[in-house]
Amino acid sequence: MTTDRHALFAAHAYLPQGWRRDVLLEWNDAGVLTAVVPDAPASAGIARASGPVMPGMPNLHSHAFQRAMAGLTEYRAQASDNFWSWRDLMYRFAARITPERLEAIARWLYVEMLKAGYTSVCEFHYVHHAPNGSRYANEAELGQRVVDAASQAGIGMTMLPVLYQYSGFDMRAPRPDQRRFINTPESLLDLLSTLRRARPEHGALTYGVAPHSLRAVSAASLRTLLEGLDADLPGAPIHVHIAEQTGEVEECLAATGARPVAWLLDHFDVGARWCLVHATHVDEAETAALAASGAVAGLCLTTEANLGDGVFPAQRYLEANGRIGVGSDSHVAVDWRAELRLLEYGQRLVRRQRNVLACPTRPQVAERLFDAALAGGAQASGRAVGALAPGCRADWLVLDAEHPSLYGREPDDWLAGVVFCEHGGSPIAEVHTGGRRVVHGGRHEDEARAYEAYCEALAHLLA
Ligand code: NGQ
Ligand code: ZN
Repeated sequence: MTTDRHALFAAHAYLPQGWRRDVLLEWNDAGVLTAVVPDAPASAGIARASGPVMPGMPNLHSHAFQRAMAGLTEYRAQASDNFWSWRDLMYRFAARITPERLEAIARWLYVEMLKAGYTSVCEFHYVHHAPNGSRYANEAELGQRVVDAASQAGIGMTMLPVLYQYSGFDMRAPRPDQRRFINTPESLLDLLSTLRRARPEHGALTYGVAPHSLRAVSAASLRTLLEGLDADLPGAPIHVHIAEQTGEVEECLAATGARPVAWLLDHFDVGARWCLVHATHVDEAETAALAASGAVAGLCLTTEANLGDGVFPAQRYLEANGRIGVGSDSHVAVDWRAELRLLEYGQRLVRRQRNVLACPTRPQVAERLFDAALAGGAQASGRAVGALAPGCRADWLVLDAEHPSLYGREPDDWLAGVVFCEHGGSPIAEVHTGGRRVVHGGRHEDEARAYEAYCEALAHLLA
């Protein structure tokens, strides 16, 4: 590895200890930070950041193909629309995905993510097969397209091929409209190996697995999957949809005698490598136990609001030192600022109070939630990301301090301006991943071409 010096001087940078002055960042050719030094003397020949520098946000939950249907299910199609009726529409859309369309949609989505300041993404990827359920000649074709879209856009990725085996508790047979998703633990592990051979891990790419939900696997198949994973990728991330809808909580109770989070914590060794997505419906005991487990609660506030899921007890969970991260999931919004804002606003609306998710040592809500989502998102990603610190990926954002949401504010109020203020446009001016600038002046380097390909895919999809 060559050791060319890459360096940036920032008058203000958000380090794990908070905002610091005169920070010198250095990184290597592999795109990894090698030094982060506050109170450094400015030296000639080192580039100066155009504004305050802060870490990029990991996106811990994405179904890339769903980006193309954002806004297309916001009308009443039957007397009472709910999550399950949305899912029927989403399945119809999933049936029309081809490898080329998926790649184009994902590439554009990742451009949007980068512009929004998400510098990495955990892709919960479950459309694996051809529309009739048969395997593609390359069984990992669709996963590979998503991985390629991430490299083209320049976003870091944790690829999580999904095990979807059943349509409900008690190993109910899959529905015809789920056949593109279906695998056994063995065939999913094969698919993962094929994908890793074709697209090996590198600094911006890693792998894990995702049992779709307790509805979609059995205890035995989940065990087989995790044993297989540990043989190949010990310690790799495990993500699961856990308790998004009260309907699935009731079905889980009827089938197993326990609620989903309680059941999972009882039957599996749930710890720091786990991410429980939509742990929305948890009772007090589950909230405490999940917090104590060290797993990450994957919160996707804009999707959860859009789908009418419910409100996660964030205050109690954070009080118990529970770990959180945020995801854009169905991509009705691609903006971590909106996720953090809604996380706090949900609590305000329910409790009729303000600044609910602050705490005595962290009075600034936005800073507390930003730090929590960076740490939890990094943990769920299984990659060294989420901090301006040596050893971490050189992923950062440069703010526009002149933006109306930030102008005239002191550094201690910047994060609040970024998260809570909405005054048109975004205060995120530049985005760098692996030390490379991919967004400049609010535009992604590949934006025009990626958008053209997306529009073409959309024209066919919606025809
Ligand atoms: C998914 N999405 O897998 O895309 C799910 C819906 C399901 C969200 N949960 C399908 N937001 O849970 O069965
Ligand atoms: Zn999901």
